[in-house]
Amino acid sequence: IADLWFTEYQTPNLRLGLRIEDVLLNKQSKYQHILVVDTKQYGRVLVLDGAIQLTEKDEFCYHEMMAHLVLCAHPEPKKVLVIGGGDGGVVREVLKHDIVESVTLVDIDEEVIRASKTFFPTVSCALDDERVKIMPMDALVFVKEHHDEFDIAIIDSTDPVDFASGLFEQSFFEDVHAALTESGMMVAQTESPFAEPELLRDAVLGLRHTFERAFLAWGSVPTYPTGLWTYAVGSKKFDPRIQRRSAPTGLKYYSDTMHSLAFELPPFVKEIV
Ligand code: AG3
Repeated sequence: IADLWFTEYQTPNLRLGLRIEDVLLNKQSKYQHILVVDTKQYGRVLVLDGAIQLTEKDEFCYHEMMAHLVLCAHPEPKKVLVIGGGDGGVVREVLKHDIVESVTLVDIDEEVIRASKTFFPTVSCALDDERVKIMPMDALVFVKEHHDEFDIAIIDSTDPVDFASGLFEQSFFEDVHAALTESGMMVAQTESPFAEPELLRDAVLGLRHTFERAFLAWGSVPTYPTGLWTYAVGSKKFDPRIQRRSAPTGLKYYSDTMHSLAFELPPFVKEIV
């Protein structure tokens, strides 16, 4: 029996190993290496440049938080911008809100969208919805060309390396701020306080300098480095810690109570930001 393992170097000193049942896709796109493996522990896994983006078993923890934290805090989220997130997981959650009229998905790599449609039907299922508009381009360029347009922006990026590093910088947050309407809100995934404390601090500081209000939320994602993950929320007008619309039914991680809990930071995280 073959004993095949996928290993992610989560930090130089920490690896996660998953036993592989099958390799479904292994290719280099114009932008990054794309790997899809089937694993015993977590089901199918999408890996970009060696970093796990989602697994079938725990993707709900991340995608529900990315979407509902801001969509439930905003009173009228009609136009939504998703940056990165070509797998479609965030879009699926966003469209659980009937009030949403359009979702614009800006991902640099069309191959990720294609891979998700082929291998992750339960994640990519909303990408063909008529409210979704897909723009395969660099988000740094896209946000410079749009003003006063979106109620919500969700930054579902890869780790801040290579073409994604600009998505963690203050100048980008400033462009997102300008692309949002006067009551706009944004959320960005900001990595782990154990693995990347400096990065987390810089991102939150950048957001505080840019947005009228900025807060950090946290949650658990078992397959991301250290399992403890953070979400930085910037808002022009409304306090995002207050839930203004209740959670869609049938969720598995986010709930009305989890909303306020997420913004209650453990002391060691408070110290970082
Ligand atoms: N985007 C954030 C993934 C970060 C994980 N980092 C890592 N494994 N080193 C996920 C995209 C899913 N829609």
